[in-house]
Amino acid sequence: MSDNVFPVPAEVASRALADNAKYLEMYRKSVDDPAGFWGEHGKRIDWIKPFSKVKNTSYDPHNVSIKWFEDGTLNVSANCIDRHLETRGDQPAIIWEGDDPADHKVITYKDLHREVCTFANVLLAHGVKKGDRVTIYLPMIPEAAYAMLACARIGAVHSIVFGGFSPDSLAQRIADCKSTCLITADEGLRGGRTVPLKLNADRAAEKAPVDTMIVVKRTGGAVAMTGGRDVWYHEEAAKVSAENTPAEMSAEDPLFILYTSGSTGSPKGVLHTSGGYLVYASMTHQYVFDYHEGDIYWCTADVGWVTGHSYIVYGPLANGATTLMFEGIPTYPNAGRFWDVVDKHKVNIFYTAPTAIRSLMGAGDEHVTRTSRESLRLLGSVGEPINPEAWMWYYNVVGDKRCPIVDTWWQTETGGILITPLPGATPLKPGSATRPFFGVQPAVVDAEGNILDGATEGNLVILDSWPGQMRTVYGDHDRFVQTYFSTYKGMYFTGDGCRRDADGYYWITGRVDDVINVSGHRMGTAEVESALVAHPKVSEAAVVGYPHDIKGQGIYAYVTLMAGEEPSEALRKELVAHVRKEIGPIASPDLIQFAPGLPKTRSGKIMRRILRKIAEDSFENLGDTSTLADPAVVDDLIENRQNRA
Ligand code: 6R9
Repeated sequence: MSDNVFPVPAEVASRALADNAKYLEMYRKSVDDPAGFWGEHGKRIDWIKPFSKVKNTSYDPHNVSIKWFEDGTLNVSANCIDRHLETRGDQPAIIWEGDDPADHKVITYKDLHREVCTFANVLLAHGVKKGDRVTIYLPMIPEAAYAMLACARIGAVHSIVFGGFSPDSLAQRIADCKSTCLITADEGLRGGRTVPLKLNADRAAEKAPVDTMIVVKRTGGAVAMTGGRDVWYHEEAAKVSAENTPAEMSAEDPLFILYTSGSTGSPKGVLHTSGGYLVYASMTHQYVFDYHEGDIYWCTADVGWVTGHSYIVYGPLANGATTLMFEGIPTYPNAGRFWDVVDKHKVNIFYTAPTAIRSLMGAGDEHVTRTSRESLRLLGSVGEPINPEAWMWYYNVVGDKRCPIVDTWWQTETGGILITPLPGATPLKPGSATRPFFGVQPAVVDAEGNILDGATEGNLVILDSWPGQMRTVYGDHDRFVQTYFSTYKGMYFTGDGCRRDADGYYWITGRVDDVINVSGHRMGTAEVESALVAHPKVSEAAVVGYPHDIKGQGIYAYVTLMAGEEPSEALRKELVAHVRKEIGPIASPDLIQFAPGLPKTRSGKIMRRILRKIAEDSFENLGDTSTLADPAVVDDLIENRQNRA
């Protein structure tokens, strides 16, 4: 790994919210006296009734309970909108850039207020009440943000499902949290192609019925509307008032559910609540991106992922920022789109994922260098480890060696960024997420849970709670405790491996469980396996990740067919199509190997370690295979491996 160090440039330090001395001082206070520290910073948002209690958290596996600011009341939407009206009503809140470069729209805080109040009133008119779950399956259009904030305004709990998920995946998520209302659009538009959202929503609703489906008109494409259930958003909006009084919510009332993949079972409904989440999202947004009044900030994520929740909508809007929302893809109409948009809207802070950087890096520097990018001041990375080559390209070519890169490590579960440089405080090392944010106490443990000191490598845990932490798995608190607090007693287990160097910098090495990270999207190998075995010709499947130049990890599936079925190219295509249909395009296997047998122990456990090695094309050192029931299967697997250098 690279141990190049990039010191903090003097001009970055001079304007920054925190230099190194301030970081160290604030960090010390945050861990020595969490209640004092967060009691002070909790005031950064507006409370209807101020909190008197700050922290009430327990990681004891017999009684995991996480509460922050528990006796305070607030409204998240009022914090993101109403409180800014007086000072910045005419300032852009959202700049929306459409898929078509000719399409953009500026939404001021006043506009946002009107739109969100209207949406809230439409929800109320359709019987959505405080505490009800609303599933949102929308493309990256302003209505996605309006719908989220409208739910927050009336106290409904949103559950966003990424538009790339299949009808089955959508149905599973609607059913799990018992949503009665689904918000979708006629079609999405990405890279010039339409996505049949309403059609998918109809198919999902066959399996998981909803009372109301609210349909936003995006493309005007023909869709079927079911009488008594489906309504057009624009027609309903015309019937209601544009004023709405925000509901008074308790700090620990749920704000949203977001499904994410784990190593086993179906996706988990990660539950975040209102007060602590907003304090943490807004504070990290301000400090990590060194956000200053008037900055134009752009996070390229989709609101279907947690990054879109915390760093397109809630964090930036709570801070009164201008947040850019992009409907399209990085390569349409060409691989210079990101930089054209940066120039068009004079973006100062730009936050994207390593997979996008790697794919643009492959498209050639001229797409970047033909643009000015002089407005850029800071770059960010999230979603997976960034390899030093991609980091250097991002730094040298995109940022013209002027812009610090914040490599931010966090998870759906953490609500906000936990390990990251602060631009004015932290010398950078390409590939390292560097140091913990305020209030975050990371530790590295060995397999037995012993905390390791100094420069070391092991599994990453967090020793105490921070305000943005998830509170439970929706409807399954036992699963929450099992998944995160049972591996290492009294600690939050992240599922990631990491190294800590002699400077105390953290280097995340990737997942140590059966979760893979494909283009920054989390995928449980078990989910892909269960989709594969649902195909009538498949008897068994084992899925592992393998290194992929662009995606970070690719999906490698070993498939054993039913007796009498013959492997063929056609069947391979059929299986890929089948997984896309069952889960969505993001789960498409990159490589499928037909395997007459899988390496199993005598007790029938698949030895994934061996499958991972073969998928990596590094099978010289397979380790001990003597416990295998039939060691000969390994030779066949090696012989027919699909990923050859
Ligand atoms: C925010 C988000 C979480 C998993 C996480 C880790 C990986 C995210 C990273 C990173 C190395 C970074 N991850 N950021 N790995 N460096 N800067 O991505 O949430 O979709 O839940 O994924 O992503 O493995 O555990 P989520």
